[in-house]
Amino acid sequence: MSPVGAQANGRVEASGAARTPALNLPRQRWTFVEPHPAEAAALAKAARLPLVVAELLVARGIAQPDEAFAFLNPDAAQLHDPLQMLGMEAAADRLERAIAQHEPVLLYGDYDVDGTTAVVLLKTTIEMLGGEARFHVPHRLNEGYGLQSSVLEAAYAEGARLVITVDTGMRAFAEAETAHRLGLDLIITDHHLLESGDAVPQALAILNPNQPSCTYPEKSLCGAAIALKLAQAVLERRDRTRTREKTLPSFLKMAAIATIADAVPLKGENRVIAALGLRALRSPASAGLRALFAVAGLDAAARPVTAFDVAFRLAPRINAAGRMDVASEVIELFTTRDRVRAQELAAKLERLNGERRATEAAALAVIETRLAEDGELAEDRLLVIDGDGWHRGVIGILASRVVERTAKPALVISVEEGVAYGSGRSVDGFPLLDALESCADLFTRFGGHAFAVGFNLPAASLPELKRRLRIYATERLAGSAPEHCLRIHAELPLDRITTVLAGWLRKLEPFGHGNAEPVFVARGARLLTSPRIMKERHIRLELAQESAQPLPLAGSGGAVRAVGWNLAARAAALGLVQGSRIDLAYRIRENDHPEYGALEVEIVGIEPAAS
Ligand SMILES: [Mn+2]
Repeated sequence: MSPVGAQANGRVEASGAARTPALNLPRQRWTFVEPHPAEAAALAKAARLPLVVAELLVARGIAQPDEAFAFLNPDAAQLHDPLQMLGMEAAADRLERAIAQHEPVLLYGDYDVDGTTAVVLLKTTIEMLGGEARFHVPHRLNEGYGLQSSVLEAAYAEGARLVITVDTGMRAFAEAETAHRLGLDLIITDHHLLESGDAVPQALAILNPNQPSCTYPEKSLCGAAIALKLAQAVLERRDRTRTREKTLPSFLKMAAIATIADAVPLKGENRVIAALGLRALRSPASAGLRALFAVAGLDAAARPVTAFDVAFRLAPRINAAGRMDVASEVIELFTTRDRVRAQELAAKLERLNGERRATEAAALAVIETRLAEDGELAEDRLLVIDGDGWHRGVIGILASRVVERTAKPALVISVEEGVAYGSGRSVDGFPLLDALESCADLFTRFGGHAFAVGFNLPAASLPELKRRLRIYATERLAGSAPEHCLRIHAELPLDRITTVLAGWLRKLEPFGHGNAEPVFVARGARLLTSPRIMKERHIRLELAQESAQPLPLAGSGGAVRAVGWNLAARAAALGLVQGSRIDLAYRIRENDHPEYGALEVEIVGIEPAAS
């Protein structure tokens, strides 16, 4: 549960500055997690958990008391042995040799949070052990994603004999051949899925748990976590105790930021990395982290950093470097010991993030106006929206914003000098990569997965792309209204909300992908007063609900304060007044505001009471 302040600020950040014509908001449909009452009751009894906590655990596939204990108490002992990963022994041997012989090692990253933090982890490791590390992070606009042969050639000429890729490399077949021809040893560390056929580039070692022959238990590590495992393997060979006690906790900070930012599921080892890393971030010791916290308005001493803070405050600032400029300064930020230099670099990230937000807001205003005014476009089931010279660093974010507003899959395309660069995001039930594959002949290149794609094509082919995708999407989506699905995890009458329960729910954190913050439903709650409107868009409610068997300890008599962001229009449409009865979907919040401090609920959906 994030305190209210962080949530509200995150929303401001997420929605940008500009407000343009109101769009018709898509309908919200509530879907309920399938209940398993018998298993939940058994787990609650065996593990002495509140029933609703047991329900939430069972819904996550955790039904045994020992599994529940491990989930509720993430611990360094739950980290897997790195040597279980295919190729780890060979990779660690070669890296150790490079360090011992003072060979410069080239680390080849990616420009996002995952890639840059992965470089930081390995660079720090190599330097701690007395070796020499260089790095290259491609320029997003000039070089694009992935390994480049020219960089390998330059590195060889400058004396490197070992290259380690991080967060990239699984598709670098030609570049791996270049490395081989030059006599450069190549270690690929990457988490991206393989292309069909399971062929892998030729390399000294490939660390990727998604290789079919790799039996490493955690398949969904992010790139930085794989780099962490390599660092762990090399460091533990030197001094296992020191590594476990001193080095890993600080490395987990970086790995946790990447794990949360890269949106891998926060289960299994990822949950351990995220939980322990967030715990360690309570003391952001390095100059870079302290400077970044300061510009992001985070004070770890005042309030523990949450996964929400990482996703909405730290990650956008780190990513701004790669989106708007070059990402290499992120690596300098996280490796410098110079406090003043760190502050300069953090200030630059802050400025770039401001530019990113302004760029995004301006383009989004254009898009929203177009959706409001172009009736034909607004009717499309798959939105294809193009503009001249939109910044390519933000088209993916723009596509996400369009999906949030419309509940429709969307492609956002920037046209520059005759080339259309696109990025797309989708909704449940419409695999976007399949849609692109249906027009494969039109693209110069394309890739991605069901929910997110990227592509290029000649601008002259755009009308044909739009024509074909319109037919494709109409065939598949006709007859269903676009709607946001709200997943509801458990029923919890308002008079069951207690500080004890809130404490248990906190043990389910960190929340994020694969471990959603619980959304509860309460039925037939009564408005004690009419809704109070805040800033014309938000509401505050006083609610009461008496369940059949009130809990004597609740103390509130079932009366709770509720806040609903952007729900003023919904409340007006339902004609809510004092005495109205509603069903509400909500999350529990701990408001740390001095006047309101206490538990309250954040409403995420309202329906008229069914009974
Ligand atoms: Mn990644």
